[in-house]
Amino acid sequence: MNAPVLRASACPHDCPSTCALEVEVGADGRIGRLRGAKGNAYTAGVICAKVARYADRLYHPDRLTKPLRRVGSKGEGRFEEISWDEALDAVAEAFLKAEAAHGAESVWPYHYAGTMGLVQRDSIHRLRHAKGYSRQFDTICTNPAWTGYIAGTGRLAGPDPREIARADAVVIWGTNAVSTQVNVMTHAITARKSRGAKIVAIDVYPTQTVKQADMGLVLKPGTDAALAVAVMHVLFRDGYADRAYLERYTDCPADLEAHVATRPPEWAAAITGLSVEEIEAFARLVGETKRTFFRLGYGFTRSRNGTVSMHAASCIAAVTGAWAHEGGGAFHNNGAIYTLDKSMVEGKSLVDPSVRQLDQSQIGRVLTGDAEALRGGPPVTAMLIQNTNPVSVAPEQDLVKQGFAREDLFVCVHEQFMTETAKMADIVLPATQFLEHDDVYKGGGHQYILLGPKLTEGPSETRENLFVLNEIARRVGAAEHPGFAMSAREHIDWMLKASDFGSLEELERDGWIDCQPAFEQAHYLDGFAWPDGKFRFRPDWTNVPAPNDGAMGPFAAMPALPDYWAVIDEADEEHPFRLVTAPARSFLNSTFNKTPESRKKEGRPDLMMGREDADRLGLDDGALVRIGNRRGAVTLHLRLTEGLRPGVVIAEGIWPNDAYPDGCGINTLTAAETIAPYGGAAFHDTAIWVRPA
Ligand SMILES: Nc1nc2c(c(=O)[nH]1)N[C@H]1C(S)=C(S)[C@@H](COP(=O)(O)OP(=O)(O)OC[C@H]3O[C@@H](n4cnc5c(=O)[nH]c(N)nc54)[C@H](O)[C@@H]3O)O[C@H]1N2
Ligand SMILES: Nc1nc2c(c(=O)[nH]1)N[C@H]1C(S)=C(S)[C@@H](COP(=O)(O)OP(=O)(O)OC[C@H]3O[C@@H](n4cnc5c(=O)[nH]c(N)nc54)[C@H](O)[C@@H]3O)O[C@H]1N2
Ligand code: SF4
Ligand SMILES: [Mo]
Repeated sequence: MNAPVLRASACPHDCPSTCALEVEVGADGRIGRLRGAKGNAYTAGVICAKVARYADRLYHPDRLTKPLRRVGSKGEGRFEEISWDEALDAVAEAFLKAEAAHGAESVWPYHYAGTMGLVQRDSIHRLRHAKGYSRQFDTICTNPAWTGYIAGTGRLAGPDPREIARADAVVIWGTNAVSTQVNVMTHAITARKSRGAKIVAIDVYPTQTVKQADMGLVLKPGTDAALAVAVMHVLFRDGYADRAYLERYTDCPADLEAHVATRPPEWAAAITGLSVEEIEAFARLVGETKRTFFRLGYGFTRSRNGTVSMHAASCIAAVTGAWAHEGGGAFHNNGAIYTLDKSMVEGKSLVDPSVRQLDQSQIGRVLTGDAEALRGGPPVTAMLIQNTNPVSVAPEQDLVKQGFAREDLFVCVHEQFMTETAKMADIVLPATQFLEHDDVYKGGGHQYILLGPKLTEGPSETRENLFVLNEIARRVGAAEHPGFAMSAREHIDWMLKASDFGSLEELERDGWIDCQPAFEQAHYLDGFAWPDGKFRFRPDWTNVPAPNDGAMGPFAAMPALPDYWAVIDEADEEHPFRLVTAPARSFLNSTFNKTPESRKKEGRPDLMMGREDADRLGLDDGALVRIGNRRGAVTLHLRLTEGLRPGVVIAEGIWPNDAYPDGCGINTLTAAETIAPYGGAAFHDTAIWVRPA
């Protein structure tokens, strides 16, 4: 048998690592093992286990391969096979009917980041804008984190993430890197081995990342800003503040010093549940170690005060002046370094800013007719859904399910699998996977643009997103924009050329483009990205450049200086537990939650609880429990876990809804309230009760 050839690709999943891949392609076109590209300085040959065995997902027997039309009642799951032409005609007809009845805003194309490819993910905007369909305000993931970071620096970019390997301390804050972005660990462990760097991990339960750290801080959910403020108290108190740096590079160091002087470790200990000694030791480490790399994650921003927490954590590096040093500073995401021109893909010239924007996280409220969520506009009566599974991943799941059950709502879902959302559809279209179509990617957690070329044919009648969008546009009379006549390769080439990033041919030759800005810029040595060049301890919360088009907020009554902001869903007598819905290592949101190997590794949906709490409730390990709040209830098994804080419970993973005895997924309990100031879903901020089932 011929040996497989190795081809370059990029991981398409919604993960900060966006790994550079080497893919085995057999002579028959069959895909074998996937590995991390050794020649890519960030991936450095390491990828996660779930993507290494991608063939399980590619050749899964349950893949959708034919267009389907619903024959049973909504959600019953009975479909008949139809042709692509019949399916696309049915979608176009439904969209035109909705438009005629209630106006174009009654159609809501809904998408997210199941693929991060810029062509296949974002082409849906071209269709939306060409028709004046409702816009989507993307809130489910990044807004609180991005806004909180930009509030200080003025720009969503930071030190070269590869500098983690040259740090003397690495603070992994609110991200479970071992599970969610393994490459952070690769570089942190290099720093530990080669320089004796200390690794600190800050989380709300003893994750694998916390267990691998030299210093693990397990605090109460939603209290990170209190820790950050007390650390700054110690830094000023004990002479670790870099006063020359503060004077030159920050907006109001004297105000900050006076403010944090009133918030000692004792104050923060009461809020965070950490001991005074833990806070002092962490502050001392950071104070003594100029080359401290703060790797700030998303997890600690998924609380109602999350934006404020992110900003507070980023301030520490400005107090010590860590920003000025190689291996120092605070990094969250490199979005701003990629100046890619997406106007062709997204059809930006067609945008009508007067068209309403609907909050992605509030899909349950939108579909059940909440006037505020609908922005006073018409009901949503037709949808196209690509790359997302809202019936599982969106908050307020009960409302989401009620919405999708509406008889007067037409839904087309373009999917690789029969997800719980696809099951609610009127038309289901089969989608290609990333190795079966062309696309281009950029890394949030690093600094590369990468090519993901088509390496094999998709099975049977699967089609890429671009095909579906171009075909619907043609059928609804919206295909005038030149972007609707271009192939994915033409889009990639156009985008690269328009952005001065070379061409598709060059990217094909090189595999990736290293976009890392110069050290001076990445470390803000020429000043932070505000007109006065100063890092802002006192952000103007009403005027932080919103990371996505800002439809919500801004929200004015936020703390002026970094502080603990007591707006979280506090436990009370009726809801004595705080629930965090952290990621599972073998799933990626709801992706992989049906592949056999991932399921075997994760077992079953569990509620992790400390022994003290379990004893008090008279619950044994493995007991079936019900957990709930005013939004609903979920049934799952108790897993006794060491090292949990009293009153804190963890449910790892977005399991398929049918993995729970009563079909209610974990997002039945999470809220779609807006995180200030520019939106976001507080997935890790939920007060609940726990009872024997
Ligand atoms: N295996 C796996 N990888 C993933 C994903 C996945 O589901 N599974 N999801 C992908 C996506 S879409 C994203 S956006 C990224 C997100 O990746 P991360 O940046 O890691 O963010 P989260 O996954 O939300 O949560 C990470 C950690 O934050 C902790 N946390 C929750 N609340 C708090 C708090 O108040 N304070 C602190 N200090 N910690 C808190 C959680 O316990 C969890 O361990 O990961 C991506 N990678
Ligand atoms: N409880 C709780 N809920 C959460 C979170 C949490 O931490 N806790 N995290 C939240 C976060 S950070 C995020 S980003 C969201 C993510 O939630 P989603 O955006 O829904 O992400 P996935 O669950 O991975 O689903 C993506 C879907 O896209 C499909 N897909 C992949 N590639 C393609 C393609 O090329 N074409 C088409 N048509 N389909 C494709 C996949 O098959 C998959 O079903 O979930 C959020 N929900
Ligand atoms: S670590 Fe993230 S980017 Fe890398 S292969 Fe796994 S899911 Fe993809
Ligand atoms: Mo996300």
